[in-house]
Amino acid sequence: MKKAVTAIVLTAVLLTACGKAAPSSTGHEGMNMSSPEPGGHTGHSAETAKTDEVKATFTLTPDKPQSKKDAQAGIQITDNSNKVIENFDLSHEKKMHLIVVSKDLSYFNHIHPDYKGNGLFDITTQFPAGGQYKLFADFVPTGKSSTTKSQWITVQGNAAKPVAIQPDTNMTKVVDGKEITLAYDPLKSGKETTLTFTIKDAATKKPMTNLQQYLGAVGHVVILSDDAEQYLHVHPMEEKATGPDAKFMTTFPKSGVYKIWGQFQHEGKVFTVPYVVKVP
Ligand SMILES: [Cu+2]
Repeated sequence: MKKAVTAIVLTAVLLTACGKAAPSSTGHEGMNMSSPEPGGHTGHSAETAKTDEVKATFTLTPDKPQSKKDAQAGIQITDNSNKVIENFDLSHEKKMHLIVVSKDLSYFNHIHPDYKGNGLFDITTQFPAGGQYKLFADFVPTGKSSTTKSQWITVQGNAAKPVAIQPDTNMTKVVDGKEITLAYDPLKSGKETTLTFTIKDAATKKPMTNLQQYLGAVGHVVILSDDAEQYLHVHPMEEKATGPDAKFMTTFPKSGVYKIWGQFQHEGKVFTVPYVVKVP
């Protein structure tokens, strides 16, 4: 326990050092609680909020959701004295981004809860199989810095066979008729990295130059450590780019294995391409 707290504090310090800290709070009471999540946004001001200023309480209905059935998630945002936080800035066109991943990171979903007022966000979604999932709510309370809060949940139903998270050896992938290649300079923990996605038509191999804006930018990238403890939210260097290259900046806070999801839009459809990298 003491070790875990030290790790969280250390992460916060590391992220603060590069100007990307998000506030975190602690809580271990089970469901209906807030939980710690150091995270970062490269595209926002470097202002650092005080720890414990913002709390997110996740409530599921039903409280034991079933796989492949509708489940409603409520996310109540308050300050640490349970006073409702009412105002949120739009960030990438939304007041909240919610990332849902399975424990093995094989399942990824990026959705946008509705804001109901009084600090309450709400979304109905489904989980593909039984097992553990982690929800990450990413939002900006007005006057505060970008904040990420997370919660592990358990979904009832037949579990999928876990998929091992292995670093990719081939950085070119084909998704929905697009051929996407991810390139970067040698990765190093704590050092700013540029991730370049190059997108071609998989059939013709022609570089694509007509990517559409997705959430107000050329694309959206989410990065998680393999244990889902480190959440890095990354944004493009050139927001208005249309391809074939989409460049993003991030800093991997420590060495380890990370999964990267790039999301882009073409002809009205969003496609998601996952990669696994090892940061020495
Ligand atoms: Cu989003």
